[in-house]
Amino acid sequence: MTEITAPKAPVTSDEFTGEIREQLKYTQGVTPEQATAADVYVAAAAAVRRHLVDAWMKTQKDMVSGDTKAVGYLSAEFLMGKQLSNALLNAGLTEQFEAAVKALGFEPQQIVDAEYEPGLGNGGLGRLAACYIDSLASIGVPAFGYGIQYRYGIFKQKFDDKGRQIETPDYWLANEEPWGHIDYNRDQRVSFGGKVVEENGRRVWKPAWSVRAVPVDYMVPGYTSQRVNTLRLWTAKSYDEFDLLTFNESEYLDAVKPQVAAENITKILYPEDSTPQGKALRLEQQYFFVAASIHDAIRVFYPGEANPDLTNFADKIVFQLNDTHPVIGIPELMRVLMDEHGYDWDTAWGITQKTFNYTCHTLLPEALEVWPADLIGELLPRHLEIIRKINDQFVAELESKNVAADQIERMRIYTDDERPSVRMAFLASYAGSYVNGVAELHSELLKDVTLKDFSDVYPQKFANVTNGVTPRRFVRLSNPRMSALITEGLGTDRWISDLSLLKGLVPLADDAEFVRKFADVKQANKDAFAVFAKSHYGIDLDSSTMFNTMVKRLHEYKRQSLKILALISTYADIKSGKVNVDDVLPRTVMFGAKSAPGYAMAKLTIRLINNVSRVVNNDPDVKGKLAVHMLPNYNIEMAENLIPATDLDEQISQAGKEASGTGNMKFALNGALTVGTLDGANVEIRQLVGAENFFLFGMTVDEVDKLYAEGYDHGGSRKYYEADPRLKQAVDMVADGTFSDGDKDVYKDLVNDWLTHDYFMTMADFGAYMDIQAEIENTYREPAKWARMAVLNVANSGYFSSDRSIEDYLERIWHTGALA
Ligand code: 26Q
Repeated sequence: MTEITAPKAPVTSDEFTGEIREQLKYTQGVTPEQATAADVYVAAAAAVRRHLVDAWMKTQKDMVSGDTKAVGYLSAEFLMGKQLSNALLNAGLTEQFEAAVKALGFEPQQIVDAEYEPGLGNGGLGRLAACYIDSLASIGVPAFGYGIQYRYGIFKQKFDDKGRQIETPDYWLANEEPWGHIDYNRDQRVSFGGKVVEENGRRVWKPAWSVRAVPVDYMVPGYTSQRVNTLRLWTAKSYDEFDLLTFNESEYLDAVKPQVAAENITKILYPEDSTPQGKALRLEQQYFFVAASIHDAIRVFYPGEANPDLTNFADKIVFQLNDTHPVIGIPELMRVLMDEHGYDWDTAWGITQKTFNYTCHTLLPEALEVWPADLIGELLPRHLEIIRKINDQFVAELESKNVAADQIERMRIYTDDERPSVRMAFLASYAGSYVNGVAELHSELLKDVTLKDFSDVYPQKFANVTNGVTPRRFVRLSNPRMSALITEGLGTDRWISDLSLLKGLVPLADDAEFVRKFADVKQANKDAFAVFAKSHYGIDLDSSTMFNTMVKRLHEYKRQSLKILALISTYADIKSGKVNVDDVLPRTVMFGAKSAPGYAMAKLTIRLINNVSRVVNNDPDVKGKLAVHMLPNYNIEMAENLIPATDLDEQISQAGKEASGTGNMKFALNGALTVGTLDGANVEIRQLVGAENFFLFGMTVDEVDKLYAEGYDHGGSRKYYEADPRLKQAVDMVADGTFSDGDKDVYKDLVNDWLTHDYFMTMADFGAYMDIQAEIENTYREPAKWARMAVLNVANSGYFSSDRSIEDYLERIWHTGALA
């Protein structure tokens, strides 16, 4: 007997059909005959929302009246993905929905496809926030996600006829968006600019302009927890009525300028996910959403109190700072406590320190946010004063601890140089209770390198919480075939809310029948992806070949160029007859990657991948052996379809550069094998799935450091190029115009970088990478062996559930738990 714990349907299929019909009639105003798929989608969304409202209200009530501390997850990005299937799963209405839409004359997939994916994030960090609020709700922890409802999400990516990335705006709100509920009655005023004056011995901020922050609420339903939390995304509206006395056209345009400017604050998601530029609008966004969120939390937890006692604020809510983007919330809470509520500095500081914790997501020094002090001073003069005072207190504290002067200089929050600036990571590290990295190796490197000075002085602040991904979206929903097999194998579906139960599959790795079924599931997923790729991208995939995938943002440190050079080398070997065509393992390589619009090297790499794809796919000599595709517009939907269909996943960043990675976890959980370096969470994946079930290659962090010390990035890479004929041939083919119709100029910046700097050591790791690929091919030729390894990857990856990550945060950092 199979135990089923999935949510029970609150209504029958007929009843749910009736509810959708009601929505069509009374909300959309269309008859079932008139209804399009888009109409049915909106109606179904509204119908399922209604089934979540009671649990939502109860959760809010229990959160305020109970004594369980809530979590406020402050994040500039929430990359949610489509909502309908997830809401249906958690409401227990999936089958009822399917029956209902069929009764209305549609296929369920048509209705799901009618939803437009919200892209309110760049990549890993934004998707992590979405997984975490899913897990918080599923565990039953009272929580708010606080962020920004951008009008334009991450750009949509296309390629032009030369293979270059073209960005087009993502106006995701062009059609009805049934999930967000705009609540004009819970608005907040957020002010900017002006000056600080002295009044009765107090510093008083006289801002120059204000923006109205209006919350748009999204329900975040837990899986089987009966809890529904809130994702509150702020949108900027203008306050000022325009001056209707002016009818002259140019004056009219002048009069609306402040309105336009105010609403610009939440207009666009910045598409850079490293090397942030110090743009004023970005700082306005950050302050806008954290100021609104902090005031909102006070309103929620001290309802109706004009003069609340905020000394227990940190017992009501703990704020997690998702990277440095919300760190301006620290001086904001200080300001609110002192200037708006009259607390003295020390009391405010005590509350603030207890309230905030900081998660760091990077190791690259250039990715740490640093704001020019003059810019902060112009936009937020009072906050700059507070930051300077925090810095003074910090420096005094370090001096009292006898920290050496040069170390204090390195640690300053407010730099005292020619153009003073504020280091947000340092502010967060000093002002908060805990600092955590996102994988074991990353947390160690934070302590030993990036934030070493801080960890030396405040060792007790440093913690690790290894990232995780939600098994609801990234296993149960995205891979229904494998999910059914897991449930059959384990005799229960409880693994969906306790992913450690996947361990029960370990013995089944030696059950030939189970392993065969597992391989059949993978094949079915590959066949399904071929259909998806045909309809979405117009490409023909041969699903009898190995599906080899590399999907993630385009970055030099992630080393898409290592993969493409290896491919070029293989292509050349087949062409030249160096390897016998019949000995080549047939492979389909798929890339997906967006580049920041201003990141020239990344864009050039995309262009190269597209042109390698063009040349290889049109070459009859390698037909059936090698195909390369750059799939456009990698997003959550593509991930959900592609990951379950992948045999081999590439996680080949230079050791010491990828903080964690989360795609790596999704692939392992879906029965792909990984080829990877000892970087980020790869280290833990390999430990858990077993070294024999992971294709490891490349230098370690120590070896990388040693090579830098030898001056590698100042000409050291050429030696590798000269020494390895395969590498030389591949680089030369890029240089000689093979992938640019003979034009030797197109890729010269890439080639030049490889041969003179190669900061991320693609050349140095090339040999090891080619060698491991040969081993991979040999393994893949034994399908039963490969499938067994894949089963063991799934069975041993339960640790990478975001439920486990959240349990770690609860225990190590938040010190709170689920509602009773
Ligand atoms: C900052 C200031 C101005 C403009 C943009 C930004 C900005 C935006 C997004 C900076 C960074 C990001 C995103 C970073 C990110 O996604 N990091 C990834 O986080 C994942 C979750 O922890 C990790 O798995 C990845 O290793 C890490 O690269």
